[in-house]
Amino acid sequence: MNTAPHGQVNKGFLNSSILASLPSHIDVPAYDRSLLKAGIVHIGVGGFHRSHQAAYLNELLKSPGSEHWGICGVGLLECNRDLRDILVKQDYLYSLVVRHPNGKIDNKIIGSMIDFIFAPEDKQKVIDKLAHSDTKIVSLTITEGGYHLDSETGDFDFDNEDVRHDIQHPDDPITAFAYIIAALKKRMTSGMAAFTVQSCDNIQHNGAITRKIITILAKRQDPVLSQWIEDNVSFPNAMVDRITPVTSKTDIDYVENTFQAIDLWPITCESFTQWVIEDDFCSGRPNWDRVGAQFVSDVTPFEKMKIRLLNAGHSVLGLLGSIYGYETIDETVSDACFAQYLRAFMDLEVTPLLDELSGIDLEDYKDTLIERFANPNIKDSLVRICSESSAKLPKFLLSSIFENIEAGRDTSLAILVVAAWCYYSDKGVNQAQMAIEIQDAMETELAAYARKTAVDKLSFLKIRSLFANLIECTEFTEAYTTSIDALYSSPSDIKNVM
Ligand code: CS2
Repeated sequence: MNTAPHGQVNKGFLNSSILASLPSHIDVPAYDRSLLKAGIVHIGVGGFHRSHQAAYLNELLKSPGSEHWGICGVGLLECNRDLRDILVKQDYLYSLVVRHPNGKIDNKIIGSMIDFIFAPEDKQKVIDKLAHSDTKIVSLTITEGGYHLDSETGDFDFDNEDVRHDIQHPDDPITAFAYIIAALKKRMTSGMAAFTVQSCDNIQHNGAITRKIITILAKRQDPVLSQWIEDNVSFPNAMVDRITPVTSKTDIDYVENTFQAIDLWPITCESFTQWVIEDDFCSGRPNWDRVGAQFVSDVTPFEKMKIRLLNAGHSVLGLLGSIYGYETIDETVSDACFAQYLRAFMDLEVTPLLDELSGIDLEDYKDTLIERFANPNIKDSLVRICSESSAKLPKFLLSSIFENIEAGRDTSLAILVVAAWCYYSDKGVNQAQMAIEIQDAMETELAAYARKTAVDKLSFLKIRSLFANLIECTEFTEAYTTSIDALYSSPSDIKNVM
C-alpha cells in the first residue's frame, strides 16, 4: 500500500503481496498457498462456486493435510475472459463478504483457487489439465441450462448446436461434457485412474444426470470408452445451497473501503450455507465434512426439499414480484401479501410431496427460508432470480405441478405463477409500465408464444419443450385459464389475483 502526497491511501489491487498489510479484521489465508496442488478442476467459476465450494475448501486448507485439494478454475465461455484477467492479476485471490441477517459481516479473502484456464484460448490445455495425475475431481457449475435436457422427454438434447459440434469434433470440444470425455479418453488410453465428476448445479439427481449424459455421449464416440467410464468414474449427487447475488458496484466499493484493497470481482453472499453430498468418490476427496458439509448415502430427499422449496420459492417471488414492480427478493418477501402466498405455496403444494428427513424439521426449514429471503443485507435482484426461467422452472416448479396433478391435488398457486410467467414474457413491463429486464436464452420464443395469449389463452403452453403435455391436461388448463383471465383483466394490481 502506498501513501499518496495528500495523506490519502493509494489502495493497491488485491494480490499475494498485499495480504499481510490488509486490516487485521480481514480473514486472510494464513496457509502456504505455494504448497497447494490442484486436485480439483472446476468448470464454471461463477459467484456461486466462489461463495460455496471454494469457500469450504478455504476453511479446510486452514488445517494442514489438505494441500493437494487446491482448485484450478476453467472458463469455457468467451465471457469468462475478464474473469481470467482479474484472477490472474489478483493471484487467483478474491474477497468474500458474508452478510448475516442481523447485520454482522465476515470479511474474508479466499485462497483455495490457484490457477485458471480460459478454454477459448487453449482447449488442449484444459484437456491436459483434466487428464493430469493431480486431478482427482472435476466439478461443475454450468447452470441448469447447461445440461440440455428436454422437459417433455427428460432426454438429452442431441440437436443442440454445441452438442452436435462436439459429436462431430470430439477433439475440439465446446461443452463441459466433451472436455471431460476427451480427458477421460486420454486417461484411459494412458492407463491412468479416472477422476470423480461432481456436479454442483441445482438439478435433482445432478450426478446421475451427468453420468447419463457423459456415458451416452461417449458411447457415440467409442463404446469401449463409455464402458470404461461406467466402470471407473463416480458421479456423486449433491445438494448445494448458498444465496449469492450478482456482484454490484456497491459490493466493489464496500471491499475497497473495508479491505483497503481493490478487488474487481468480489463476491457477497448470505451467511447460511449447506452442502449435502453422496460419498462416492473414485479418486479420493477432501474432508469437507470437517468444515460443515454432510456426507449421506442418498441425497435425493435433500435435493428435492431444497429445489422445490427454495429455488421454486425464489421463482414464485421473482415472477410475481417483478410484475408488481419490486426489484429484490428481500423487498418482495417483506410484503406480507407475497410472504403469505409463498408460505401457502410451500405448505400446500410442496410439503405434501416431500419425504420425511431425519434431523430436518420441515416447518423450521421453511421458516428459515423466509428469514433468509428477508435478509435485508442481501440485495438479490429479481432479474437474477427470473433469469433463465426456461431452464429453471421445469425443474423447480413444473415438476411439483406434474406430481400434484398426478396425485389429484390442487396446484393452483403454482399455476398462477406459470400464468404470471406468460404475462411477464408477453408484456415485458411491470404494472407501473416500467420495462422489466428479461434474461433468458429462450426469450424470443417465450415472447412469441406469450404474445398470442390475447387470441389463444393457452398459446404459451404450446412450448412443448417446457410444458410437455400440460396443455392436454384439463385440471391444469382450467386453472391456468382462470389465472390468465384474472391477470389480463386486472393488471393494475397483481395482489388482487394472488
Ligand atoms: C436461485 C438460486 O437462480 C435461482 O433462481 O434460486 O441461484 C439460489 O439462490 C441458489 O440455489 C441458493 O442456493
